[in-house]
Amino acid sequence: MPLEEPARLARDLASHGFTADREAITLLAGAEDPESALRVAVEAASEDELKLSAAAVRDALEAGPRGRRDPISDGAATPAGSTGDAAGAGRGSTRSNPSVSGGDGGVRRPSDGGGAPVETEGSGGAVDGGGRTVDPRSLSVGNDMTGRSTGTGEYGDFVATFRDRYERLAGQLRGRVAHRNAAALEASPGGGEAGMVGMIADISSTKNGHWIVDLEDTTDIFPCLVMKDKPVAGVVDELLHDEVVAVEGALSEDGKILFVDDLHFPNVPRTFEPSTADRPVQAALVSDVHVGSQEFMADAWQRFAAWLHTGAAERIEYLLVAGDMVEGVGVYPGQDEQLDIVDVFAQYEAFAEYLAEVPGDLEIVMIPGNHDAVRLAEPQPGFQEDLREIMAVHDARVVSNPAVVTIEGVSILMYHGVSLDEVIAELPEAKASYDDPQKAMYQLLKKRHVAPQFGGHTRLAPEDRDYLVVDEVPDVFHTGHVHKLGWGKYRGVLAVNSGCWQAQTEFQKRVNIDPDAGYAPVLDLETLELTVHKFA
Ligand code: D5M
Ligand code: FE
Ligand code: ZN
Repeated sequence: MPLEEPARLARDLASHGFTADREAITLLAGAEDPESALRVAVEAASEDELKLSAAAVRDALEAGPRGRRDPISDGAATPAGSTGDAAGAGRGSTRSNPSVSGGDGGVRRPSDGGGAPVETEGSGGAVDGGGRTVDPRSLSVGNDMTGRSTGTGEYGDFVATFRDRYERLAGQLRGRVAHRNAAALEASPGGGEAGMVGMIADISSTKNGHWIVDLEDTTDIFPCLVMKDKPVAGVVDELLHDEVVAVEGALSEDGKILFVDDLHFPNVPRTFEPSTADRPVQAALVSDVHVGSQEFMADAWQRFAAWLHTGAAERIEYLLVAGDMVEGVGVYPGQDEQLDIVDVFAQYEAFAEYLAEVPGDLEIVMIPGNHDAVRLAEPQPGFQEDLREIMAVHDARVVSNPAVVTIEGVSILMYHGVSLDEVIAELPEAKASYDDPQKAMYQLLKKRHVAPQFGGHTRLAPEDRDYLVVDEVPDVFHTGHVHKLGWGKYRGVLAVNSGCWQAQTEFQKRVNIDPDAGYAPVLDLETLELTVHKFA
C-alpha cells in the first residue's frame, strides 16, 4: 500500500460527500482492496449520514460482497507477518482482522476483549482443532501498580518504601561481600577487613580531597572513607543519594571508619544474556507525543501512522508509548500560551484520534509521563477511569510508570524518564549527557533503580513497596522524556531513549535543548536489533 493511502481514502470519501473518523479510514486502508471496500461502505451508508464511523465500515465490510478473505480463515496457517500475497501489499493482508474479513465469519481474535496475556502457541496464526484461530502474539504486564496505590503521604509510608528498597537491593548485594551491619561495625574494636551493604545517606569531601560516603542500613549510619588516589575513587562521581551499594575494605584501628577498597553496584551481571522472540516480530518504541502543544508535529505522526499500514511495517505488531502522550495543562509557568488545545480532556480526545490512525490490530501499551494527567510522583498509576476510556483506542492498554511489559518472551522495562534529568545533572558529561541519553540509562541499570535520588528533581510517592526497584534485569529498557534519541547496549541490555514528536519549544530554545523529533525506533524482537525510521 502506498504511504499516502489513508490520505487518499479520506479525499475519496470527501468526493462522495463524507468525512470519516480516523479509525474508519484505518479499517478501509487495512482491507485487501481499499477502493472496493470504500465503495461497499459508501453504498451501505444511509443518505443522511455525513460522517462515516468505524462501526459503519465494520458492518458494511462484514456484510458486503467484496470484503477480503483472510488467509487464516482459509486454513492456510500463514505465519503472521509473512507476506501472503504480492510483496508490498498492505499489512492488513496477512493479519487476522475481524473487521475486514470475508463474510464467512470464521475469524476471531482471541486477544480481543480480554486483559489476560494471550498464550503463545505454535509459530503462526494457525487454526486449532476447534476451528478457532490462535493468535501467535503474547503480551503480559508486570509491576503495574494502577489501582493499587497504598500511600497516604504520611512519613511512615516513606519509611516503608525505603525499607523495601533497601531490603530488595541489599538482597542483590549481600551474597557478594563479607558484610556486617552498621551497629556491628560500631561495636567492633577496629582493625581488620570489613564490608557493609547500605543506602547512601550522604557524600562529602574532606579538606584533603578524599570522600566520605555515609552508608545507612536498618541499624544505623556508618562512615566510609574513599581515598582520592585509590582506583575506587573513580566511581564516587557516579554515586547518588539513596542508592544501595556494597563496600569492602578495612576498618580503622579505632573502629570508627571503614577505608574502602572496592565498591559494588547491584548492577547487571556480566553473564546476562537477553531473551529473544522465536519469530520475526517487531515493536515500535515511541514516547513524548505531546498532543495539544503548538509544537506537536501532527504531519510527522501521521506519516508514521500511515507507514505502519504499509508492507514495510508489516512485522510491527506492537506499539509502546513511554509517556507524555499529551502536552498537559499547567505543567510549567506560561505553558498556556503555547497550547494548541487548552482543555486537558480535549487533548486526550485528540491524542486518541491520532492513535486511531495506526493499524487497529497493533497491540498498544502506554505508560504516563510528567505531562500526563496523573500524579507527578512516581510510581505513576495508569490514569483514572475516564481518561483510560478515552485512550482505549484499538484496545490499548494503559499501565503504570514504570512497568515491565513482556512481549513474545522479551521483557521491556518501560519508564518515562524524569530521573534522567537528574542523572545527567549530577554525573560528569562523559558518564551521562543529553547527547547520549542511553548512558544515563546505563546508570539506572547499574543502580537497579529507575529513580534513585529522593527529594530532588524526581518526585517519589510513598507506597508499601518500592515499584522503582529493578528486580529482574530486563532485556530492553525503554525511556523517553529528554526528547533525545539514543540507544546502546549495557551488559547485554538494550537501552533505548525514543525521542519525541514535538518540535523545539520556547523553553528548549532558551536552554539549548535540540530535540530529536519525528523518529520511530523499531525493535526486532527476534534479534534485539534496532532500526530508526524518520518521519520529520
Ligand atoms: O521534558 C523535555 C525535556 O526538557 C526534559 O529533559 C526536561 C526539559 N524541560 C522541559 N521543560 C522544562 C522546564 N520548564 N524546566 C526544566 N526542564 C524542562 P518534558 O517532560 O517533555 O517537558
Ligand atoms: Fe516530554
Ligand atoms: Zn517528560
